[in-house]
Amino acid sequence: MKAAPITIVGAGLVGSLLATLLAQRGFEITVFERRPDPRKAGFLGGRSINLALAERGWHGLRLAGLQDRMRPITVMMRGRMIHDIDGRTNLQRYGRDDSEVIWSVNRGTLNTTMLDAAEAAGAVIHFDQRLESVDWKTSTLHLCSEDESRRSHQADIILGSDGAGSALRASMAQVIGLGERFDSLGHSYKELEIPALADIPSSRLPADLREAQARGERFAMEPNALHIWPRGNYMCIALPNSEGSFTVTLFLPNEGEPSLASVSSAADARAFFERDFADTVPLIPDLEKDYLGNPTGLLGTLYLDRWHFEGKALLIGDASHAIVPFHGQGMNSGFEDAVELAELLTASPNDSAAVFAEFERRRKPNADAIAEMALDNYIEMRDRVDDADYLLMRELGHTLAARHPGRWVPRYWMVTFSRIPYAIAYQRGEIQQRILRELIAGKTSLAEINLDGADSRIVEVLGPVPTQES
Ligand code: FAD
Ligand code: 8RB
Repeated sequence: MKAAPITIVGAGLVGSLLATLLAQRGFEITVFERRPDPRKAGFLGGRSINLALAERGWHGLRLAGLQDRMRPITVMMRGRMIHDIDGRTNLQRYGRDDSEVIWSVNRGTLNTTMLDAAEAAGAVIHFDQRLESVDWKTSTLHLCSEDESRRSHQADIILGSDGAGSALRASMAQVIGLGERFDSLGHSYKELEIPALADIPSSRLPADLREAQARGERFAMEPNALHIWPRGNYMCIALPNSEGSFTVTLFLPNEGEPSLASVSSAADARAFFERDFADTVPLIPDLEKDYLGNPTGLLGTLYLDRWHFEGKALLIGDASHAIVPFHGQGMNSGFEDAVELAELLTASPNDSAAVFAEFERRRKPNADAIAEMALDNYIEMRDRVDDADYLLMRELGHTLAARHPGRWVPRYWMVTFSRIPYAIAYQRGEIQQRILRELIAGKTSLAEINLDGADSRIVEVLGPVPTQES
């Protein structure tokens, strides 16, 4: 029996990967995307927005055959570069060596590469087609383009990868209860740009950077790092772009002092950065323009009780589980969704109801776990990375990892460098955290800690980590 055709709504990061994987497996795929085709002339330019790609994301690209094409245009980030209030920097490595790193990738390039791959595999993508509503009685999508022309499309199986503001989700909610809840973080973000070194006016630069500029260096800061300016209740981060610039993101509460409400004028923005992020000021030539001109992005976590409507429609990626950005796992988890869904559909191409139910059963606990860990990591990044207690705990965790290979794996490593299900990473992380806290109580250095005494306890409460098939 031939598999039923599948319609995908949204050709963003998850939809374009899903279309590729399914088309490569022989499914007949039609995609509708609200935006115009980003590969057409006239679309290029604008701000460079980058993302951190980790193992789960690479796995999806590898299955789609895109790893080798993407690798040369990504920038390796070996660790977090902490910028303290006095401008001193310190690199905390993420992993043990250069195989345990994360990668900065341009969102536009990643998306267009996957659109090309989806089409090459046979998927048909219609751009400038916004889903407005679904008539569930006749399984008909109603779509609208920029020029207001409308069309409809009959589809028995609809996959919604239309992002956090999903229109498919809204249409599903009209016929079934999804149990939708959005927990706002109460903090929002602003993007600013550190241009390539050659594009920063020399007169503003400190002497060492002026020399670097004269030597023709591309980057104004260490390129192979994710930069963090932790400031307690808020922070800035910066990720490198391969052409030499950095995208800086300020995360700040909506209310209080300082906040997006209190830092509101051009003069406020400059004074705030001069006080709290002084080493960035010479590097951001358009500070006021960026701060006032770029939109403020809202942050929060989206939870649904149900992701599917019978065998007719299923939500994936941000449409079903948008999370806060602080673990850099939104796209990575969405890619994992796409891989798992493609596997399930390939195994049972004519039983979408069973596949959707099984997908939700498998993925929901993992989505809940990464949502929680992403919230935790905000506090770690903005407040804990510079703290003596935290550093001792981190050092102890790494020591125990070396003593118990295959058993003790720091949570950050499980999330970032492995494909151990997030829910398991979360559970094992809780056990490890409890042990670390007990061992460290009242101690100020590793030398004071009785490691031998902890060994039997660790073996008892932590089984070997599950191994992964490739
Ligand atoms: P999206 O990528 O949002 O795609 C949704 C698509 O659906 C879009 O193309 C949209 O145009 C289309 N669409 C929307 N409505 C309709 C409609 N009605 N009809 C048709 N099409 C529609 N994740 C990481 O893993 N690492 C990171 O470092 C990271 N950094 C990020 C930085 C920023 C600034 C942001 C905003 C997010 C970041 N994320 C990161 C999260 C990541 O971008 C998302 O998790 C990921 O893009 C989700 O993919 P998606 O396909 O579900 O949604
Ligand atoms: N969405 C990231 C990490 C963890 C880094 C660490 C954190 C920006 C919006 Cl905030 C953030 C991480 O623990 O040292 N890995 O990858 C990406 C992050 O922010 C991205 C760029 C981002 N996501 C809305 C803005």
